[in-house]
Amino acid sequence: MTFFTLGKQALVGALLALPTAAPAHFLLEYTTDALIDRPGDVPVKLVFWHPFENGHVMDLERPQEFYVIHRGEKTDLMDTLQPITFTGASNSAAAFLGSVPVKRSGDYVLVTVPQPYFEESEDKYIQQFTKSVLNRNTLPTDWMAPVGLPTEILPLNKPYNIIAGSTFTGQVLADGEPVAGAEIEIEYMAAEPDMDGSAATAPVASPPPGGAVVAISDANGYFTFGIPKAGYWGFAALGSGPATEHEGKELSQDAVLWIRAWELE
Ligand SMILES: [Cu+2]
Repeated sequence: MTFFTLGKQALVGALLALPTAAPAHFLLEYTTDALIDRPGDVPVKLVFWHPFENGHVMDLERPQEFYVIHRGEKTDLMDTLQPITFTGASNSAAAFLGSVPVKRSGDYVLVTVPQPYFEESEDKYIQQFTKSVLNRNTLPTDWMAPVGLPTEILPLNKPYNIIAGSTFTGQVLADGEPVAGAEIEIEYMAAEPDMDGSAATAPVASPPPGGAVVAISDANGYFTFGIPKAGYWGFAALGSGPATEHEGKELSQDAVLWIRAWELE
C-alpha cells in the first residue's frame, strides 16, 4: 500500500514536470493604434499567440472570415489578407497581415472567425471568435452593438479609451443569450507585434505568478476586471460558444475581445 502510494506520487510528480502548452491562447487583431487620426488603410496583424509571456506562437490558417463593421455595415476584408511569419521569443509561426480601410468618422469593429485550431497537447480544437474596435474622430457608432457571432463578448465600457486604474465590464453571449459561469482568461499584450518587422517588440511586463488571470461571468453573463496598466488587454471566454465538436474531437469555441487602456496624464 505504501509502495503503491509512493509510486502514484512519483507518477504525479513526473506528469507535473512535463512541459505543457501555456493555457492562454489568444488570437490577436493587432493595429499599432486603436484611435486612427488620418483616414487610410490601417494595417492589421492576425497572430495566434501567448502575448502576456511572449510565449509559443501557433500556426494560423487562413481564417474563415475577416471583416469590419462600420455604421452597421459589414465590409469583407478577406482579400486584404497576406500570409506572413510572426516570431515570438520561442518560435516562429504562420500569421496574416490584413488591412482595414478607415475613412469616415466612427467605430470600426474588426471581426475574425478563424478555422478551428487543433491543439495537440489538449487533444481538442480551439476556435476564437475575435473582436477589436478602432475609432476615428471620437464618434461612437458601433462598439456597443453585438455583431451576432456564435459567441462574443459585448463591451459595456467603450473599448478604445479605458482609463488605466478603472474597470472594464463585458457580457459573454452565445447566440445572443448571456452565458453564466463562463471562464474568462485575461491577458496583457506585454509585447506588441512590430508592424514593420516579423518579430515582437520587447516585452514591457511579465505575467503574475499563479497561472492565467481569470474571471467568471455572473448569472447574467457579466464580468468586471480592474485594468491596472495602459496598453492592449485581451479577454477570452473559454468554450462559451454553441458548437462543442469538430471532426470527431472536442471543440472549444471561445469569444475574444481586445480593449485599449490609457494612462490618465
Ligand atoms: Cu496556449
